[in-house]
Amino acid sequence: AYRTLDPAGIRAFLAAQPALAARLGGRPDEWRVREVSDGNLNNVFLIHGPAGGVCFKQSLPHVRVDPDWKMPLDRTAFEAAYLRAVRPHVGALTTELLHFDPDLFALVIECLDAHVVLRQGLMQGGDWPEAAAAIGRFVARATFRTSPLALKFEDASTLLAPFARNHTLTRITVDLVLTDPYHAHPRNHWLSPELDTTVAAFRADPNVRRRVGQMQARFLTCQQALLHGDLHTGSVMVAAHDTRVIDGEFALPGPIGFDCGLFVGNLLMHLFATPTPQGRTRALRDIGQFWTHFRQDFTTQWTDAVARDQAGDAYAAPLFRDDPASLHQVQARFLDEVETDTIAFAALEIIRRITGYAHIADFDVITDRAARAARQQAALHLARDLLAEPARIPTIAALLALAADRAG
Ligand code: SR1
Ligand code: MG
Repeated sequence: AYRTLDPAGIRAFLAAQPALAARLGGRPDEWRVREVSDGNLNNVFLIHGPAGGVCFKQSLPHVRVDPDWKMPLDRTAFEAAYLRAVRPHVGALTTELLHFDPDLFALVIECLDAHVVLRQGLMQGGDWPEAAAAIGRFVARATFRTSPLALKFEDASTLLAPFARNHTLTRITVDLVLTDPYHAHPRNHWLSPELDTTVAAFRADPNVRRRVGQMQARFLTCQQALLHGDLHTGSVMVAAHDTRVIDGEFALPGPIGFDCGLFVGNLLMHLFATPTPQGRTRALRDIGQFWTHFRQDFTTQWTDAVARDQAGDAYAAPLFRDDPASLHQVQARFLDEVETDTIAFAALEIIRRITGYAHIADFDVITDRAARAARQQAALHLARDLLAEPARIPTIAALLALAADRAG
């Protein structure tokens, strides 16, 4: 029964759902339907009636920006499942799922009229001082609460198993993020020939190759928690005092540092792309805020769970409840490992967004070709160093110092 809905089809679809029609108010012919598709994969529409609005998102049988690239439809089903899994733990740090239609692969979520996409807002010079801390809390809660640190292993396994079958979008990540940029592949491209030698150099570097391979293995074998899976700055919507993570269609079980690394990697690219000193100061502040709040919130939840005897089977409460010093040590070691992963995945995200298939607007809007190439070059050099010399940059604090120095 699948068909791609046009505005008239969306109107009829919503009119047939009493709760959604009531949310919009008025008559269907009064509703305004506006396409706002922006990402690479799906159709997205905003619908407004006299009483309010909703957001309608539908899978296409192909990549939206490349109709020749055929693709199964199930990604919105994973997005709906992700929202159901994490919303109880993160509340209004994500959106409310209002409806999912498994035949049309269409989901309806609340409409965020007062918000803008964080990437677009940052590119326009905006500042959301609370957003990075909120994303830190989102990742801490969404991952801790879906991991065996918080769940009995049977419950963790039951929760994570369906997401391990998110094969289509995980394949995209394995190829586009973790593999293609490190060898010649027709999907790779970059705008400036000045980058050719930089790309050739990191591809030829055995230290880079070994580290990329290690991170491929971490991504595929380290199932610590349920991940968002595509947490770039285009997957975040912000208003003055409200931050929401959207677009959980890439959700999968994996290493927590992957979600952290994608967010940090995108802020690092903004750091190199932004033309103003204020923009650079904010980008560095946001990376620090994200990491501090992620780490604090994750630790607090873990400590509380152990104290309340509600911890999971990993680092089980009966062993650690009466030994806070050991609990503190194992927490620090666990999060140090997430920090190491975060730095490496941030580097992989930078490299793929400059030399792979899917680029980001932050760099693309720089019209002066030489300036753009110089900034991309600086970001690529940083990413290369993060991968090849992890002992030199072992912490987010060290990363911030180096990035501040390199970005000027
Ligand atoms: C074909 S999809 C390309 C990219 O867009 C998505 O947002 C993911 O980041 C993916 O890697
Ligand atoms: Mg997306």
